[in-house]
Amino acid sequence: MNELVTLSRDGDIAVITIQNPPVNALSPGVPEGIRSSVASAAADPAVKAIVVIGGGRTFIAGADIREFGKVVSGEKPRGSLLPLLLEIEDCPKPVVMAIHGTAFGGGLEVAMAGHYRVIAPGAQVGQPEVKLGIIPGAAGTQRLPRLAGVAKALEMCAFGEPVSSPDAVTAGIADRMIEGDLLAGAVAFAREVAGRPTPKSRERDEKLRGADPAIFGSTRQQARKTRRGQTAPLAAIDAVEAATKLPFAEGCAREAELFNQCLYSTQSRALIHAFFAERAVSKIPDIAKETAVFEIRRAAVIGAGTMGGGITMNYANAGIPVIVKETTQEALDRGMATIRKNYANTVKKGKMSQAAMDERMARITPQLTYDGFNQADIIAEAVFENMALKKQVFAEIDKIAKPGCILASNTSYLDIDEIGSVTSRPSLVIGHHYFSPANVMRLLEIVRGKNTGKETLASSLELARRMKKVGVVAGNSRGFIGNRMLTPYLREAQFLVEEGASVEDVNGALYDFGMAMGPLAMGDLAGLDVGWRARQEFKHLEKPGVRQPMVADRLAELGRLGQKTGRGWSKYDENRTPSPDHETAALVEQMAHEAGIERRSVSREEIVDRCIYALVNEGACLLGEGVALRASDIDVVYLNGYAFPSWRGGPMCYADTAGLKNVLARIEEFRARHGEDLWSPAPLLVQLAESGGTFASWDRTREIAAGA
Ligand code: 3H9
Repeated sequence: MNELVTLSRDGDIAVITIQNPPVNALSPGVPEGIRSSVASAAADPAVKAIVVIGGGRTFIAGADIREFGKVVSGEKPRGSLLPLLLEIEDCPKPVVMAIHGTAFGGGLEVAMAGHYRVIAPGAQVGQPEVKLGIIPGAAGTQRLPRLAGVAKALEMCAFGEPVSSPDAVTAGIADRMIEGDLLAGAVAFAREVAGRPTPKSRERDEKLRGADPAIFGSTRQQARKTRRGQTAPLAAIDAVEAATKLPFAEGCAREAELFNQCLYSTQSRALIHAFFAERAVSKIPDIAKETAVFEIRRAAVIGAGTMGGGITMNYANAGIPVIVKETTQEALDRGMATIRKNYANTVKKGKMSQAAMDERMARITPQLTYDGFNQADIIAEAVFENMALKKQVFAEIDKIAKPGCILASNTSYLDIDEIGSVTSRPSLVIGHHYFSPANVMRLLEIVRGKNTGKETLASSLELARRMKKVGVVAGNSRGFIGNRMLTPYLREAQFLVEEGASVEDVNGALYDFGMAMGPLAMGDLAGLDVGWRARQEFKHLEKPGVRQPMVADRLAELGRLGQKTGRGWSKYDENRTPSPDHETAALVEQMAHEAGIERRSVSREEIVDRCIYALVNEGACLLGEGVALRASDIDVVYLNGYAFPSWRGGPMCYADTAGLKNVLARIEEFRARHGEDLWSPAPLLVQLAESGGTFASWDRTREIAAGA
């Protein structure tokens, strides 16, 4: 007992309550509190059985993840939970674990050490450790297969997805679902089992015996495919396999060995960084928690194209009725047909009921006029990426929108202040930059102009949360965070091809690095006309005499737009499977020759370094300029909007791992070879590299908060 864990009595049942908000993590003091409470209850002759429950919104969400950093840095030894779990299991009185909210990681491991588990209907259980680059480290891989069987344990430990309470009961992880008051139900259950034997999950082996040995190979294959590059899922499979081959204690020893290997890996450092990075993004230093947010009850979207349609779905999914406007009936019909098809596919995959689809479709009103726009609390514009057009649309909607209505532009590059300047309400103008497909991708870049009001920003963050997106605030710079960094990344990919690498070399090297696809494949997917149009918009800003990539624009001008036309950087068949395009290769060679570019062989290492360090250097520039608040915000943008490999933590985390001195040295090499205009190192990178700092340690949010 201590202030984190309390012991009380309900007649002859002891109730142990964990009180460590917000998620009852197993922080220092919690395991100790559970241990002494169990010991006291066991020794109390008036107690017949024990209930363990979480105070507040959840059972135990796992080990305290912050502690892992201290262990790895040597600040703290790693304490083992195992002895406590054995003590619980050896308690002579029945211990009933009462689960609500989430029993994740160490939380489920504690629960499985109890003799019985009851569960609330909306609760979830899971071993999500692999998402942090580790595996269960307190016998989870040994007890779970004994309770739920090998197949279920593999699914949960190797892929980390949570299991709902009905499934937990079916799988044998929980014994009973309790409707209504969980504590009262758990106490009643404890009375029922008082005096009965105390079944120990570590002694059960009936579910281990029937396991098909082939399942380990097939799960490894699946993990290699769906968790490409990650080591923890494979370690988790090894640990579960050990449960089927070794006695419990030896299995635990094998699990501990694998856990430690994972904990000290760069992958777990990166994934833990990503976990906290995602939770930091919504904390904006000059926006107080209590900042008022506008209630968004109705929305309107302008444009039913690829982006407009996806944005409309986001509102409908968030329960917000939405009007979608197009300029022609044909475009409107096409847009609505796509929305309907997207929902129907989700229903077909069993991920949504027909009733839910009908409800969402009913929230969408397609039309050609501005009728009803004066009722909207937010109007989202998703027209072509052209400043003149955007200004025309904003001037129009400003006249129709009611006072207090937010005007959001889905621009991906343009100046949000200039767009807002044609309205009478610049404080209500903001950028909401979605990523394609907008209804699928989790990222929403929220672009804060110099006049954007704090309430408008806070409301946008709240809207992102309602849409189940991760909203990252970016300053108003061309391309904001994501696309601004993408420009030099794509530039280097093209330069490498001009210098002698093949399209396949460039795509392959970045794919092997862990990107979902190579940069040129990404261009082909998005359509080479998209980049071409953006470059036309900014052509006047190009510095004379500075080398510019040539080939993508020429391909676009030849009508070779990528996947949608069957040809681009690569050739595509009817299933959109790529193959090398010899005409592109010849075109590259000819253009390089005309431009006097010397062709040479290019190593994979150079491909990765030039593309990724171009991203990093631009990230450091925009961080220094204040376009991003924190390096970790940049990482969240790249992890969620550009499929950067999660186990590398994002480009800035990757650079920290490589060492900023090494990154700078490589950039200096590129500067020497390719010139100052292309490879001038970011001042912040130089400053941090010279002072031995890291991007992670550089924090200007405190400074901003102080001045707010
Ligand atoms: C483990 O258990 C290993 C074991 O095998 C034992 C080995 C020995 N620790 O997400 P939210 C913070 S590994 C520390 O916004 P939600 C979070 O940072 C662990 N802090 O809320 C945030 O702080 P802040 C296995 C944690 O309702 C606040 O709590 N477990 C932890 O959207 C609220 O979080 C997991 O991987 C933690 N474990 O979602 C579970 N969890 O307010 C990880 C949360 O300062 N956690 N925080 O920004 C989650 O999945 C979600 O947080 C959860 C709640 C679903 C629980």
